[in-house]
Amino acid sequence: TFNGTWKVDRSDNYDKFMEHMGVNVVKRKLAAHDNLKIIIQQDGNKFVVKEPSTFRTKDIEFTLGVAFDYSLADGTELNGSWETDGDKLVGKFSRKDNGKVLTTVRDIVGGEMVQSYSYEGVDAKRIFKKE
Ligand code: MYR
Repeated sequence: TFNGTWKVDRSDNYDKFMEHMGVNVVKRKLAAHDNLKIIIQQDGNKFVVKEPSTFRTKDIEFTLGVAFDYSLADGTELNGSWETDGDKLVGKFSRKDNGKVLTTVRDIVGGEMVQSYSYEGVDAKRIFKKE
C-alpha cells in the first residue's frame, strides 16, 4: 500500500533530470533541498496526495485512469493520469507547453517508496522513507 507519509531520503540523477526539463540552476539548487514530503491516502480508485514542501503546500485529488492537471513547482503544467500496473502506480503526463511526455512510476521496494521519472530519454529516481 502507498498509504502514509513519505519523506524524500535520497535522489538519483534528479539534478540532471530537472536540467533536462529546463529548470534553471537556482531552482534546481532549491529543489535539491526541498525536503519533499508526500502524504498519500488511497481509497479504492481514488487518491488524495498532499505535498507540504518547503516551497508550497499542494493537495491533489485524482482517480486512477482519469486525467487531471498538475503544475510543477516551477510552474510547468502537466496533464495526465495514474494507472496501476500490478503493485505499481504508473503515471503518464504531458507537458502543456511542448506536448512532451513525462512518465513516472511509484513502487514500494523494501519498505521504501521509489518514484522514478522519465522524460525524453533521461531518467531519475527519488526514494522516500515512511515517517
Ligand atoms: C501526485 O500523485 O503526486 C500528483 C501527480 C504527479 C504528477 C507527475 C509528477 C512528476 C514530477 C516530476 C518532477 C520533475 C521536476 C522537473
